[in-house]
Amino acid sequence: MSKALDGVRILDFTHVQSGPTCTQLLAWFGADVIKVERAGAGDITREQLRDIPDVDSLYFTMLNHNKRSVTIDTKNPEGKQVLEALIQKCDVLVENFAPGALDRMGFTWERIQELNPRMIVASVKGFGPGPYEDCKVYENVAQCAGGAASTTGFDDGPPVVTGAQIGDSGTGLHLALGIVTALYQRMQTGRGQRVLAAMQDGVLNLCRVKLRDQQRLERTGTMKEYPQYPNGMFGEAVPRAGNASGGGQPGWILKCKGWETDPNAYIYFITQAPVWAKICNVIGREEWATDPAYATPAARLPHLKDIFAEIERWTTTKTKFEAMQILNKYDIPCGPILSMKEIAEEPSLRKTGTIVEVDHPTRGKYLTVGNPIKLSDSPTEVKRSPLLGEHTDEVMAELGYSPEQISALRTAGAI
Ligand code: CAO
Repeated sequence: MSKALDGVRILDFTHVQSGPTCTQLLAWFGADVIKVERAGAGDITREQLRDIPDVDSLYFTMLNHNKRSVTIDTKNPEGKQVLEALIQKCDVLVENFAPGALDRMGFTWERIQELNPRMIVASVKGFGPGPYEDCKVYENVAQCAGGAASTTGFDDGPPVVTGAQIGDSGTGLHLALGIVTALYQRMQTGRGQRVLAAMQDGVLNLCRVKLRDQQRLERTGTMKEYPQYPNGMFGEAVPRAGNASGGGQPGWILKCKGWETDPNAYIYFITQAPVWAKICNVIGREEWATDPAYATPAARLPHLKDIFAEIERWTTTKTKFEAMQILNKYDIPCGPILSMKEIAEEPSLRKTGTIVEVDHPTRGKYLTVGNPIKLSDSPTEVKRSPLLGEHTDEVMAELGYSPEQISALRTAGAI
């Protein structure tokens, strides 16, 4: 079966997490992703957080599926020539070096355009143009600078970063969309273009609702769905909302049976207005359905804490899965707090290819997250990540180099 991005060739100059997330997605959609790495070392994540000595780490293998790896010293003059040949052959160059690194290598936008005017040059940077544009940035810096940390956590605690890699993987996703959009536009214009996804911008895009709240707060001085209402104080900026749900349907994380020993025996419970009467029935407080102090969403807002405490009295009598089963029968929105162990073992996620077991020649079998985006006409087959330089000879031959030339370039340290 054909793949959505069949025929698209990507020169993958990415490393660590943000860029590799993007190119891995493109590879899953069928693009030929050629990862250019430094000879002898490769992507730094190959050796970071290793669980098996001298074997590519899970950090690397889980972000670089379906790619080919070539090693080129791009600071060696002959290595630069190989890179030029690749630029002429590829459709997209994706990079997430520190600001200016590609220019210092001699590959400015102008030079790349000379070599291949159809080339799309896509970059992840920490910040867009402005005071911080020259800064190197990692995940948590982006979470802090993009508004996620100041709005995450509890009101009486410090800012908190989230485990979801919204700075790296989130920005990689944004970049991937930019790339396919630029490829689409190129069909009309015949020209390449630059695509920039700044990590601060990507995080802020995901925190859009918090900028909404900032403006609501400035206009009205309060926000009734926040736990600070009605007793706490609002300051000038959007406060941390604990586990409150962002929208108009109040929610909270509640303890379930076993919470004393299991750190994940919790459920997210939403008191959605249309099912309020059912919630009252389930928790045994039928009178709340008609009591004016509880019957409407507006009436409930001032004492949500007490309402959730009462609901929790019920949830602590059930496991999170029992509670789910009962609540779902009544269309009451809720969700179990799943541990990574539970997710890894969940059969339905294996069945859909969201969790995949992959075999690797030096590591053996490991679990990975497959493609979360499912296309009916372009199914994803998750293939193991490449060993360092595994495809150097193969790709060099495709570029037209003879075995003798390849071995001379190897002797010269260019590849
Ligand atoms: N051959 C020769 N040199 C190579 C090479 C190759 N194949 N590949 C890379 N290099 C060189 C680069 O040219 C650069 O050299 P100069 O500094 O002399 O120009 C050098 O390797 C290192 O690149 P870097 O500065 O990008 O790497 P770093 O480890 O110091 O910084 C990071 C890492 C992530 C902080 C930085 O790349 C960055 O800010 N990237 C943009 C934002 C980003 O993507 N951050 C998220 C990363 S995931 O958490």
